[in-house]
Amino acid sequence: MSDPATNLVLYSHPFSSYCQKALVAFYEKGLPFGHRNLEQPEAMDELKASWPFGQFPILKEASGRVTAETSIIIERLDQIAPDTPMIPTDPDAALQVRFMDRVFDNHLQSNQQRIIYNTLRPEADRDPIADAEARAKLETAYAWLDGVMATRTWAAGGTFTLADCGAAPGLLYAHWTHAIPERFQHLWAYRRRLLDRPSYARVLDEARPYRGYFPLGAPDED
Ligand SMILES: N[C@@H](CCC(=O)N[C@@H](CS)C(=O)NCC(=O)O)C(=O)O
Repeated sequence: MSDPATNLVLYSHPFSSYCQKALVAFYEKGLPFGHRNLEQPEAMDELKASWPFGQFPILKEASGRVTAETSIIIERLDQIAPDTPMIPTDPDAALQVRFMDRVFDNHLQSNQQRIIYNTLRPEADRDPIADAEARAKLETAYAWLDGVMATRTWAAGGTFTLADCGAAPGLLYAHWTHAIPERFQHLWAYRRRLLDRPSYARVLDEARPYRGYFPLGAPDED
């Protein structure tokens, strides 16, 4: 690849949790890329022309190839820059990474997003039962993750992987949305390690100017 910076363009917004997940992988790999910031309305139009669901991020390559779904984007980055793999080559280790990635997407981020999307509705259309259910599921996720992280440095063991890319923004915003109880010390320590990881610390700093966007009001702390 002659000029990866122009060959790879990420359509994303710095404050979006799934975009942050992809950005962590770029920074872990030290992979140059172009950034199409979705603050610009025409960037969102371009994204929707390629991915009508309108979810972000997406990755566009100079060849015209478009990749959506963050976990798949990160798998694609592993194909392009395999030296710093986000998914191990060992099949069993890879399965564990993909499993933990699903846990963070489906049981943490999805429930956190449900609470936020419910908050964004007009007050009369909000669903308190859905809100309570999502909060209960977050409590289950916190307890389960605290047990898992009792013996691990990173989500799938001793190496930083795809699963940690999603866990970093997932745990940041989950705590902002529904506080992680203090008794979950292993989960707290893991969240701290993620915040201190240089790739995520950079993502977090880039997102700071947009904190006012957090619908529940962003706390002063990370
Ligand atoms: N499964 C998707 C989820 C992406 C996602 O939910 N992105 C949010 C931003 S963090 C979004 O697009 N929200 C607007 C929408 O769902 O219409 C992925 O992994 O990329």
